[in-house]
Amino acid sequence: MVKLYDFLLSGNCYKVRLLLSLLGVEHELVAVDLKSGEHKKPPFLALNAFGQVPVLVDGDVVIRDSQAILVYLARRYGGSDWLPEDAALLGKVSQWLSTASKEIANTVATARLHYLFGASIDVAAIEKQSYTVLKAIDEHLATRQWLECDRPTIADLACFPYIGLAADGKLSLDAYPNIVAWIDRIKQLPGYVGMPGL
Ligand SMILES: N[C@@H](CCC(=O)N[C@@H](CS)C(=O)NCC(=O)O)C(=O)O
Repeated sequence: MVKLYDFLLSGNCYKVRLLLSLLGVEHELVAVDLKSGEHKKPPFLALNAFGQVPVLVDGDVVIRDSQAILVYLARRYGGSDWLPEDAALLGKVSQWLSTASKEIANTVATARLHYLFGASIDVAAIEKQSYTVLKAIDEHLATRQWLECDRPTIADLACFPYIGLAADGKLSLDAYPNIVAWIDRIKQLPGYVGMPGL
């Protein structure tokens, strides 16, 4: 059975749990105790030398990094439903996987890390950068329902959690109605599951 090394409050782990649920893939969650540093000790480091969750194990296949795991699961269990075959569309979806791991991780997710887990940051700078990122995404969504392909893909699942959790980082989505409507659409998907804060 598919095994996900998981931390409940992690948006990166959540995006994987969400896709597993949307795909209806039976799986086992293995809670990793980040507070005690379990992820920095040998048994876990053998799975991911970078010492981070999520990690997915499916038989002989071990994948770290939430975006990479979404790619694997989408193709392995969803055909082309969540990840298109076409080169141009694949490129378009991939640009959002990259946006999730840099622009979103370094802004809205970092603000949340500060308020929920005490990370030391320049609050004013992160807030300003967060709103720049949110504005760009809101404008992109002004003319479309989904980030790419006119349907939900892993682009949406990769970007959605930390944006949906913006309030945890004391960021308001009030000025971004297209984002708010997009979050509502994601929450309507059959098989949707939430997490604390969503
Ligand atoms: N790029 C990775 C980032 C993973 C990541 O930042 N994981 C966090 C939890 S959300 C973690 O394990 N933090 C503990 C640490 O880095 O020590 C991904 O998308 O999975």
